[in-house]
Parts: sequence; structure tokens; C-alpha cells
Amino acid sequence: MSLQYKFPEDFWWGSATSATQIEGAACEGGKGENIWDYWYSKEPNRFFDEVGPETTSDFYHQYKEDIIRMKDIGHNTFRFSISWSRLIPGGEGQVNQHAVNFYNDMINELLKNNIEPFLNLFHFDMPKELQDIGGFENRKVLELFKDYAKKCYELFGDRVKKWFTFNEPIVPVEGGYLYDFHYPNIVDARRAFQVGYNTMIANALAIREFRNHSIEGGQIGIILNLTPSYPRSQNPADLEASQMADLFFNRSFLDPAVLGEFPEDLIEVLKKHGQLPTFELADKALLKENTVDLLGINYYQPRRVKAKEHLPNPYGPFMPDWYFDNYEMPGRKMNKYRGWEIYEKGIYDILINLKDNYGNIDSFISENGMGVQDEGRFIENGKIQDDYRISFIEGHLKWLHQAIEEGCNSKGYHLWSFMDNWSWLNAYKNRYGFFSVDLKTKKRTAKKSAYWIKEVSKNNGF
Ligand code: BGP
Repeated sequence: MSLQYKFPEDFWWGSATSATQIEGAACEGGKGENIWDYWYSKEPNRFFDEVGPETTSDFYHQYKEDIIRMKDIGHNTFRFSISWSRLIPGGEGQVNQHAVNFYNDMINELLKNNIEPFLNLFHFDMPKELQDIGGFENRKVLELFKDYAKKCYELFGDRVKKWFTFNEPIVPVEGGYLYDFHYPNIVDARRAFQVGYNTMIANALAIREFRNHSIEGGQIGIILNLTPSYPRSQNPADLEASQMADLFFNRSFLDPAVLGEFPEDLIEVLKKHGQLPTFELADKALLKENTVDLLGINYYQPRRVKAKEHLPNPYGPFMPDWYFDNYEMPGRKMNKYRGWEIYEKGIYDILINLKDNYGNIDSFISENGMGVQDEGRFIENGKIQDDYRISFIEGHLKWLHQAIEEGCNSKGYHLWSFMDNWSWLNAYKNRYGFFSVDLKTKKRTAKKSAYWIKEVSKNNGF
């Protein structure tokens, strides 16, 4: 069969998930409380239709059948996260044997089905007890994260070769400490930058531990949501706005992760506003010596910016947004359910930037996807005809293919997500899966895109 877009051999086809969003069983199997369980118990009104994280998509009980479904649609790789509060309730001390059994068995099932497990250690789900002592603001929690990582290497490193420290470490910073969309709902830039800084120290500590552990054939990485910043125009003021947005939202994590240092201009601007985090002298060398092997890129939307229309309120809390305004480009293509622009070429621009400025580090698209509301409308002949998702994926794959043709080191493509899952505030509002999940019965049904991706993965292209 002649294919227009053929991907390199051994390309990773699969999908990504996270513990809190799919496992359910939040109060089962000895799991401790995490910030999501806690926040929902206090403020259920913050979550769409007041649906909380207690049962989500029931992967905890249905993983065996789900893994068969993954295999059936051509997955050769699958990303999940370990729930810290399930493995080590309270975040420190004893390991929970039920959790070890669950994760062991799930990993074994994946391997049995020739699906390589990609294991992520942290996906927004801080154990409640550790948040109570300051979460990543507290250096003690960084040490505990390192201990937790070490425990995971010991328990699963004989079989798992692809490791990730964090998924989108900027999101708990933005949500929890700047813009009020994650617990602990603090609005304080200095504390936000402290958490961001400390998270990258935790990343380096976990990587150092990984190197000590020497997992044969193992690679460790981080997953970042990279949002290319496009200026409204070539006017110097617009260009400056886009550089600042890029500095705050991309380079702040990309540079320390890949190059081992924070950008000088970020340090300068934080100093200017009196927002510099505190640090320890040994941090600099630790960061430099412990960079990632592999980069996961989550890409959903671009960031379009322009120079500010008005001066920021000098009495308001400092925000990165003091340097730019968001720009709504006329004629932009939107996913109106999620409120995110769809711009397929963004994937290409990210990869070219990595090639030119970040040593062409090994990477893959670790999340990309389209959340759509009320997908039941599209049921015909018993299945959701999600042609919009197919064209969304195709559009992105074409640009990914182009980047690879031009020498970018991209190894794979994972959709968010395998099945519909619980999202942080939106709960089950927007659906992302190749499989739909009936909220009452938890029954899974393949959407049209599941049949489509099966062919694409089998042919290694389309
Ligand atoms: C990414 C997260 C995922 C997932 C996805 C979709 O930022 O890593 O956890 O949730 O976005 O976003 P949402 O669920 O908010 O629609």
C-alpha cells in the first residue's frame, strides 16, 4: 500500500493517561488522599456537574480488558502515572502492597501484550499530607519525591525502561499559585516561582537517583506542555511580548530540563520585580549535571500575544501577564468546547526549535487531542462518528511528519487519551478518548477514531 505519510520504523503509537483521571478507586486498595480528593470534598461546586475523582473511568478494575483494547487498536506504547498517594499513602513511609500488586500486574499485562509501558511519576496529584506541609514549596517534599522515585525504580525498573519525572510541571504552578484553578488556590507569584524552581530541583534529584540506580537500557525524561508564542505582528512591541511569554511559559521549564540552567533573562526579570525564589548553593551543579534524556511534548494550542493595551495595575499581584496581552487572531480555528485554538503547524515549530536550540533532543508527542462535549450527538450505527477527531489527529501528524523529514528527532505520537477520562475541573464535560466511557455503567465503546488509528498504527502511516 502506498502511503503519503510514512513514519520511521518503531515509531511509538499509543496514548497517555494519568492515575487520578482514569483509575478511580480513590478510597479503595489502601490509597491515601491526594489534593483532588480533598478539594472535591470541600468544594464540589468547582467541578463540572459536581463530578469528582472517586470512580473516574474505573481503570483500577478494568485494566486487563482495557489493555486488550489498546493492543487491538495498535498501541505499541502506553503512558500512565503512578499515584504517589496510592503507592505511599501520606507520601512518606510504608509502601502499600495493594498498590504494588496493582501496578505490577498492570505493567505485566502491558508487556504481555507487547505494549511498552511509559511510567510517569507525578501528574498534578500531590498527597494531601504533603500539601499540608507546603507541597513543593517545602524542600523536605523534594527529598520525599526523590525517595518515592527511588522506590519506583526499585519496584518497577526491572521492566519499565521509559521513565518520566513530571507531567506539565508548570500547570500546578499556574493553577495552584497564580490563576486559581488548582488547589491550594494561592495567588502569589513569588510562591509560584518557588514551586516552579523547586519542582525542577525535584526533577534533577530524581534523575540523579535514576542514574545511581542504572536501569539497563533505561531513559528518563520530563513531559512539558510547550505552547509556541506567536506575536500579533512584527512590531517590536509585539515581538517583545511574545518573547516574554515564551520565557515565562516555555523556557522556564525547558531550559533547566534540557540545558540544565534557568534562562538568565528570567532571573533578571524576577529580580527586577522582587520575585526571585530562594535557592541553595549546590542547586546549580545539581541542575547542570542532571538533565533529561528524553522530552515528552504535550501540544494542544498555540499562545498568541500582543503588546499590552494598558499598564498593569501596580497594586495588583505581579503576574507574567504584566508583559503581554493575549491576542485573538481573526479567523483562528477553534475547538470551541475547550476554548482552545487548533493550529497544527505548532507541532512543527516546537520541533524545529528543539532541533535548532536544544541539541535536537530525543522527543515525542506525549499528548495531543481534542475534547468535545456531548459526543452522543454523533452516534450512528452504534458508534460515535468522530471524524473531527480524525482530521484533528491527521492535521497534526502531517506537520509531525514534515518535522521528522527535516531531521527532527521525534519518536512517536500519543493521543490524549485512550478512553474518555476525568479532567481536572471539567470532569467529564469534554471527551477525549478513542473509546467512549458510559458514566453510569463504565462500559467502553470504540469510536470511529479507534478503528482509524488501528489502521494508521498497523501501516505506520496514512
Ligand atoms: C493536559 C493534561 C492532561 C489532560 C489534558 C486535557 O494539560 O496533562 O491531564 O487533562 O491536558 O486537558 P483538560 O482535561 O483540561 O481538557
